[in-house]
Amino acid sequence: MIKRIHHIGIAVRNLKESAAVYEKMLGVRAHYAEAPCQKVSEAVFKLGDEAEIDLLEPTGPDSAVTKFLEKRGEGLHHIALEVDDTDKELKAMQKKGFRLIDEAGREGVAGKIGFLHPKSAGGVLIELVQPRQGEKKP
Ligand code: CMX
Repeated sequence: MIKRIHHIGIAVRNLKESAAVYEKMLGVRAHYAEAPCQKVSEAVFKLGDEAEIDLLEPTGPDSAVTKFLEKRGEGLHHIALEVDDTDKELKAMQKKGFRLIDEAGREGVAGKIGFLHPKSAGGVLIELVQPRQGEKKP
């Protein structure tokens, strides 16, 4: 089951500079995190109790976000949807005709994650996130 928007990921070239812009816009302080499994550094803005905006700066040339920035420039990188069971939802999405990037969920910073290909999702990369047990949302 899809529960809510967990976070929106935005690709940026300079995390500190973009975080300053978003701090001014949102009136919320960023907290900073490393996501080595995705090869990005993040500035995370919690919006109320429900969702986050995550700014993503790649940490190396082999990051998916590096390729994105080169090809498409800064902007919306992905939308993450919270689910209760990533593996189950990936299978269900495949049955519904969506192209999977991940055949099964894998461990990410936010929990168990899996991606749908943007070419089958209206040009938007979709991440499914099953938060770890007992972890406070988002
Ligand atoms: N949103 C929308 N479209 C995207 C995209 C994105 N984030 N990334 C790539 N595309 C587009 C490309 O522009 C390309 O379009 P065209 O064929 O029209 O030019 C198409 O998708 C396919 O691109 P590709 O060159 O074949 O594939 P890539 O090697 O660029 O890989 C993707 C694309 C989505 C499969 C890959 O980036 C991926 O596996 N992403 C999942 C993991 C990830 O993005 N991690 C980053 C951090 C996530 C986090 O912190 O949570």
